[in-house]
Amino acid sequence: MDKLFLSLFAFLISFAGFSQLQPENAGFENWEDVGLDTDEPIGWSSIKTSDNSFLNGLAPYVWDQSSDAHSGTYSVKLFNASILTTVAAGTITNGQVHADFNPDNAYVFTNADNPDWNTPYTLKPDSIVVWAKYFPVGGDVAQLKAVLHTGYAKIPDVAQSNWLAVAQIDISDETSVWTRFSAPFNYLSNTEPEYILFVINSGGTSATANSAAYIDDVEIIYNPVILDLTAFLEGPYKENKVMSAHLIPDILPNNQPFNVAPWNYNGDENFTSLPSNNIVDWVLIEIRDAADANSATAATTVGMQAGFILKNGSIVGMDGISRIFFPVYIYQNLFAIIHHRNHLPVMSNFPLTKVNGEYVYNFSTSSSQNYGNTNAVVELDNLEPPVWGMIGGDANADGLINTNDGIQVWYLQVGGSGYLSSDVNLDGQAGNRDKNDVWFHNIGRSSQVPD
Ligand SMILES: [Ca+2]
Ligand SMILES: [Ca+2]
Ligand SMILES: [Ca+2]
Repeated sequence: MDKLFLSLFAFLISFAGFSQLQPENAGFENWEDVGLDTDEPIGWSSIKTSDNSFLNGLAPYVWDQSSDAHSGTYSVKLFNASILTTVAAGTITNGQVHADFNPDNAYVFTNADNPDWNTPYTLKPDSIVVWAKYFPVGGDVAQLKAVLHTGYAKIPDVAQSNWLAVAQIDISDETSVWTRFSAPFNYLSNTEPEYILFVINSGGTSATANSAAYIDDVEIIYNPVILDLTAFLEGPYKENKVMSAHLIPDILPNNQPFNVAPWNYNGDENFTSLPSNNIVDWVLIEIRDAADANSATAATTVGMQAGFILKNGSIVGMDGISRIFFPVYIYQNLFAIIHHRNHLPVMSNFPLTKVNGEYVYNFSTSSSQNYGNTNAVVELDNLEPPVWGMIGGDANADGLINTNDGIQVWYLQVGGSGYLSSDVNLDGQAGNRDKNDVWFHNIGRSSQVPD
């Protein structure tokens, strides 16, 4: 129970870094031009601010601020209204409305040229939720549709141009108490999105006058990849599946060290006070989404995050306890890579599978757990079965262990102490033991992670 709580707690902390997690003003609490016929919930747009300034003046008023709210003070009320010989459906969008004299030709779209009419978004959520009340007339069906896309896109669009995923909630029954509706995103492609486009209406294609929908608390739901990874580093390995932790409390840097080549990872993972007495060092976790291990190249990377590797091989987040996770959707199979600043990286030889909600993988139980098998790891002891670990000695982090790791790094640092790249046994000093116990006997080894 404690662990679950901590996981969720850390989940919230880490997600705080993603500003785009939820739509702006998703609870419809904030309004502009209140009292006018052009009042709109901030962050949302109506037919009164369409791309057709002539029609904007003629368009009927088919939405309103409502004090009947699911949460907070307000919701948005959408309703269908007769205009001339047709019926306009109450509609709002986070994009822009394209208005047309013939409602059948109207749509909403992402206007990539104007930030008022687009919502940048690069995540891969699980589903969409909305709270609603609905009072349909005729056979009307209220609808919320969300589309993840690249470039320009519109809804509706038979061709689904640039659409990457779509979630659609249909509400057809009269619903007189606030009710939660949800629908999953159906992914059409594994491309990274650039925008999210919503449209919400009170009865679409065959709108009947006076259908009314009250909408509140639009929410994007994430089903993150939570990783339970275990591995050992050759340098600090002692025995019986335990590593030494000599870099704490004073040598371990407060900020993740992978913001330099070859990783060039610019995450802001850091700590102010040491969260655990079991931290061996920083590691960088990379996840890839590919059909199989052979095709899990760098082009298939879907996330990177820095964490800590503990004495017992567990890899954890910034609180020193909870799992690392990514707000991503895995389209094919999930492969995990562990990077260390002076050990060769390892990639899982098999797709990670979910056990009780977490993707569990132990790199140390067999050489075949690692892509490249015995070329990727070193046997660390003679337990039965033996423990396999990441190969130390790559002081210049070029994926090869050779004399350059000595010429370029070790010989320059030997005798020094601190957070040194040639300190491959992680005891806080660059000395002969780094050379003799680790680097020398690994010369000729190389990274097996696909480029
Ligand atoms: Ca509200
Ligand atoms: Ca090297
Ligand atoms: Ca050392």
